[in-house]
Amino acid sequence: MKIKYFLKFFVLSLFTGAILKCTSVEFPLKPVGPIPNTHQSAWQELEYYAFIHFNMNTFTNKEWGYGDEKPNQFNPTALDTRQWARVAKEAGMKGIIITAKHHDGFCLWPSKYTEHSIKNSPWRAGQGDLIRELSDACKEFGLKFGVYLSPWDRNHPDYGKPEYITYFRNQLQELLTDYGEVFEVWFDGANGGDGYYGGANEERRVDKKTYYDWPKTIELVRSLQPQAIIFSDAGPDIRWVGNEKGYANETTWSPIYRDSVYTGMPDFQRFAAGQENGTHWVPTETDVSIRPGWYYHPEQDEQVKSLSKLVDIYYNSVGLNSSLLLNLPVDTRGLVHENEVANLNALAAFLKKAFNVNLAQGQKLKTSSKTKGYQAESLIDKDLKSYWVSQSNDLKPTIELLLEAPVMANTFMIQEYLPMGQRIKSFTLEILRERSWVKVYEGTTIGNKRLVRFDTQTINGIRFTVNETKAQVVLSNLGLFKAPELNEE
Ligand code: FUL
Repeated sequence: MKIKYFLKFFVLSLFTGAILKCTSVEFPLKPVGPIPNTHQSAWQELEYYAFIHFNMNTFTNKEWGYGDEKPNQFNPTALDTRQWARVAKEAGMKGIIITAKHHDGFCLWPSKYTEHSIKNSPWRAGQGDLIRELSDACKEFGLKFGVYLSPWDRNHPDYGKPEYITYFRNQLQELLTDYGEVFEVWFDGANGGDGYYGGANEERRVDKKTYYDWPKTIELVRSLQPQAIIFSDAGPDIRWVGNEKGYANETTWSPIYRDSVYTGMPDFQRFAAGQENGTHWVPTETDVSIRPGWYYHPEQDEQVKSLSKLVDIYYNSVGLNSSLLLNLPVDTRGLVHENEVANLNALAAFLKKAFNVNLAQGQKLKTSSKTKGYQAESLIDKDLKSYWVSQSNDLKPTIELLLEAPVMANTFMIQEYLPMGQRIKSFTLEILRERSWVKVYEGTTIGNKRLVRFDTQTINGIRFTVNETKAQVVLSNLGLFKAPELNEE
């Protein structure tokens, strides 16, 4: 009797188990690995914002000043931060990060801790505050405002000694207290070397691991601007992409083993791809200048990156799980040069035309598994917070978009739902041409956003297949677009 009951129970539980397996996700769905915090999530949505390199180097026509420049050399003739903000806004950028102090130590605000600043320059008869003007302009144009403060200071007599760290933090305190909300604080990894150093004219090397005592500086930033994202080679919030060309890695994991990296480490490029099983969420930011130099040089007026180059950079940064920090070298007048404005506007028009109409919207989606509570339609509902989840036993999840009528297309977009962690390791993209599926791309990671370009053609559908994933696939958004042909522009 007992055995009979046991057998009945056993068979029944196998049966219900099988049913559950077909319809369930692991519930509750748990994140895999590290995930973004609220501030990182907000930053992730910005995607495209401006760097402005404008400082003493603009007037000495250099990339790196030695630190012996004189404040009276800083003298823009028509400086207008509202023009910068208008240009950035019209370009579709979400914010501006300014070089408040570069390696030469000259300050764009009247710091009370040094004489090496605009307060001793002829600009606005020494009464100006460029950081204030820019933060006001950003507010007016609805842009976020961020600061670059060089940890290396080739002007300061105490650079290399503990006193300099106090000076550096005092400056940070000024910048993060007096100018309203700051969305990003940018710490450059370049530091230590020869310089003026208050007249010493010598080489000063620092121990990059210990000299700056970064944890304490990070604490200071957190206490003054808790929402600010801190950039450095090694995070803590976002990291360097590993090159200054504008290209993220084909494989880009947002997680890294953060405790094993430090700002200014020599072999940083090794970490460009991130680490699949990294311990902390530290996504990349792609910084690149629209000209060869970071600073304005009149001889580079004809070398502003072309529309097709800028588009390529956009696809290879924003479209490779990164953000694009595009540098505009403001000129000696104190304006974004006309040649930049023209190409930025061309890029904005291109992006608008490319991404305005999602051809997947309102079309049928077929997924390899159905999971109760997670509709495939979430992928095309424009809501980044809704998502589709594959079943745990669906080892190669696929999504097919079957179009009611054929369309001309050339761009595919897919986004993971990041609060559940970065999961996808590799994927394949196929297009349906009449009745046959043709492979157009094989890729690796996805993360925040993956953009895939293929030759413009008439297609009847697309099939996205995940070949390898760390766990159930959790996707928030998918798109199919027809970007303008670049030779048409
Ligand atoms: C580098 C600096 O040395 C360059 O001058 C520039 O500021 C770039 C964004 O970062 O490390």
